[in-house]
Amino acid sequence: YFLESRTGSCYKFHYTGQTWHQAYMTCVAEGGHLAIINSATEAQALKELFAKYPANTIKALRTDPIFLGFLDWNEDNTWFTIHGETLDEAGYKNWPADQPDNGKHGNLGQHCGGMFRTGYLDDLWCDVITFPFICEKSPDSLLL
Ligand SMILES: [Ca+2]
Ligand SMILES: [Ca+2]
Repeated sequence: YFLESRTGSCYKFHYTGQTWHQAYMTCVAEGGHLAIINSATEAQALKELFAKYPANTIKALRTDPIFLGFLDWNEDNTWFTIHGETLDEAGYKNWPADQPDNGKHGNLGQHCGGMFRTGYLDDLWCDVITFPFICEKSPDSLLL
């Protein structure tokens, strides 16, 4: 984990991919949570962190997007962070024009959140494909 001065949070990029639920548990086990974007500044910081790990450094079925800490809890395309806020309340809701698509070009049912290298959000299959992910935690945490 490193402290990002622009956001006041600490982050760790996991280049070994996991499913969303595995990633969720991995972050909790480290004393943090799957990263939640609370501002355009934080989106930029996470985009830059992702850029430090090009595709050939990532061990996952897909190398883009990454998983983040939001999901479509009721599977009705209403998105909440893992802390229970809407994306509007959290402070970042930058979907590209063609997302969320619920997996239009494959199996339907994308209910877990992620972010492309471009910084835009995507909806992803929760437990089908492994993706890299970013954990976030408070610098007040005792765990490093
Ligand atoms: Ca955050
Ligand atoms: Ca999608």
